Amino acid sequence: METDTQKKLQEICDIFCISGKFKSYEEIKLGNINRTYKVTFIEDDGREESYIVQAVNTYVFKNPVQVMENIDKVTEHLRNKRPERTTLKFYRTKEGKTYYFENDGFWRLFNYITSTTYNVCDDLMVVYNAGKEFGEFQMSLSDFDVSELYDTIPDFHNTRKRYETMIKHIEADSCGKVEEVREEIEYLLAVQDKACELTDMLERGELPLRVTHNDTKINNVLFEKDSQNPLVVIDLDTVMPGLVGHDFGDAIRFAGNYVEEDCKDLEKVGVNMEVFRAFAEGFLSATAKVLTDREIETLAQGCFVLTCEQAVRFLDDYIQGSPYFKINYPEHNLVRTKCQVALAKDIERRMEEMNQIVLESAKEFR
Ligand code: GN1
Ligand code: MG
Repeated sequence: METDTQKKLQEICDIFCISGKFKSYEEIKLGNINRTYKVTFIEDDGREESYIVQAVNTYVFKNPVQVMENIDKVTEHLRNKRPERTTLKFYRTKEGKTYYFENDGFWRLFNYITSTTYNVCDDLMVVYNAGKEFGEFQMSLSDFDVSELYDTIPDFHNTRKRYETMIKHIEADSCGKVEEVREEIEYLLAVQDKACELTDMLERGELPLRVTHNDTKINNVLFEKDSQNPLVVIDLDTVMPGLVGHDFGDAIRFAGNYVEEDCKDLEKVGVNMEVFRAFAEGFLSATAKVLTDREIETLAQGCFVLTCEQAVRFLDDYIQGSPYFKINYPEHNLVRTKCQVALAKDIERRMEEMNQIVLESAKEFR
């Protein structure tokens, strides 16, 4: 039976000039923001070809055309820089645009890449390669002119601003949720200054702005099936000027945790130091020669910063009734917050050890 979704996807594929006969579609339930589908067509010669069709979340990305312009420039730069590598290829409409904007959505379509992704991973070679891949991604963009990029979500990793917004929403308490989250608020406020250190250092001009990925979850690296080889970094929506400590920190927040970011069993939450070391070594193997001493000193700290920032973002969303992150049940953002708070506490305990590992790896690769 032809569903409404299938009809819509067929219409979108037609707009992006996809040829062949529509075979099937499935929703890919990865990511907390956009809606993603894999669609498969049968070509005239019988071959099957798959594509990714995405509905970009326009509540989150207020100016999706600018997001696409950034992506166009970045993918073009990466293709020229590393022609031998797999890249994301965005298809164009008859009018030559990489997007289709209409009343009920902002759509784009790109090549489907056969691959494996990880949410939690204890294969240290895979983790090392993910670190290296994110490091190389950043280094490949080191000669990209920052001023060419739109700030698609202003103050995305401005931790101070994230706190200010949350505090404003706590004061308003429009959904009456503040009472039940007192403990989380208390912890996050107690560590506020420490969590905002990277933002403050940037403002004092102590850290350089680079072109960063800004969403370095390990599932944003596609790996070759049945191997440990990385293929490509995906999800380029938030490629913007940023700090290296943000990219490193967010990667550890996600991949360094023993469990997924919405785990309810807080006993299991914590940094897996072997994963931390493997990621740090991979990342620094690609970046150590270029990063300043000061930047290297911020990497471990970035893990604490990004974990607190993410806790603030989840909590802020929960307090507002979850308009931002996709949720599977009403308390989902609260569960995510608690998990991030538990992780931040563990990172605080291990900060010295983490710093040591970073310094050792940096030395090895300089
Ligand atoms: C969102 O949709 P996804 O999973 O790629 C969010 C990230 C968060 C992440 C937390 C644009 O990313 O910043 O770290 O959820 N993306 C945006 O899982 O806000
Ligand atoms: Mg993302």
